[in-house]
Amino acid sequence: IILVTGSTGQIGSELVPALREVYGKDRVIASGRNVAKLREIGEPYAELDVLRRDEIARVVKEYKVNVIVHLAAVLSAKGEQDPSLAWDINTNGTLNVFEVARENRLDMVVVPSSIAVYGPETPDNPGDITVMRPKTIYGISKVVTELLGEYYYLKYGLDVRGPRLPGVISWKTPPGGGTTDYAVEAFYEAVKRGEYTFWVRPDTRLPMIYMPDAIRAFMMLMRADNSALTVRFYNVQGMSFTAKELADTIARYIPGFKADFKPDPLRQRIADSWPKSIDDSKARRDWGWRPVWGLESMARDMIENLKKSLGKKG
Ligand code: VAH
Repeated sequence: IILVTGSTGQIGSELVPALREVYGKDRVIASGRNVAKLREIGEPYAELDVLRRDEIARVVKEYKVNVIVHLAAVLSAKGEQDPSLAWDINTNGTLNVFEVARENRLDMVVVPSSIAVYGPETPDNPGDITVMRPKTIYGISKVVTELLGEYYYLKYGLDVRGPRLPGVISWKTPPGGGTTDYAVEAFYEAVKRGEYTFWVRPDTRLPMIYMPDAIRAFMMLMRADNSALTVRFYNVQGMSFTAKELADTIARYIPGFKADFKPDPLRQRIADSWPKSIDDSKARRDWGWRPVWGLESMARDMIENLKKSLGKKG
């Protein structure tokens, strides 16, 4: 039985249905704080705040959970508005999940990390283990998540693993409070209004991944034999593009699309502190990772789906 925290977020709202498809509806418990949104995802679900350790323990016992997929987190830009909230949810929430998992001898905790663990001192195209001196509270909390996960693995034998994700692009549920969200918003606004003002410079290049690839990365890593794993957190990348390249690609599918660039100091600074691409060769070697979606195919699919879901004619 798999318990998913943060189920109503950008990743959760797609990972829960994907897990239910493979493992069966009743074997995947969605959880989160927003009951109205949980209802949309459908039963079985549990209202859950990751800051309440006793509540996590209760749900784990009630549903006989043996795997937790821990997605609840405050993203980078929102974290800078409220560092203490981001620290609390991202580190104490994660500690609570690890503690409940250890006490109840769970089989596995899957928790995503982020390219936000890297910082300006990180070498170009970083691999899985390298300099990590992030300058955002979100990045710091993800380094803590990784180190804590490794600690629980080494000290208690708790199987903690996770993909270290770049910006995730998707059309079903918008992300909230991230720095890479411009790569999602641009599509929504292009389809809705035919124009978008990017909050980064045109030459800002960041690694990204399309949701179907991100979901596949979770599934593949969850199923990988522990003996094949050489690290606990694996870089996975789908593509890497500049804001200008994204705008030009969108313009090919939405003629007349007008892109403006007005860098927002906070988010530009965050974007500038992250690597332009990441080296995911360990994931490829250890568990066969290979992205399917590139900029072109992703853009085509995004626009097609957004036209349908936003109720526009193709
Ligand atoms: C953010 N999308 O922008 C998240 C993230 C790749 C960075 O984890 O905050």
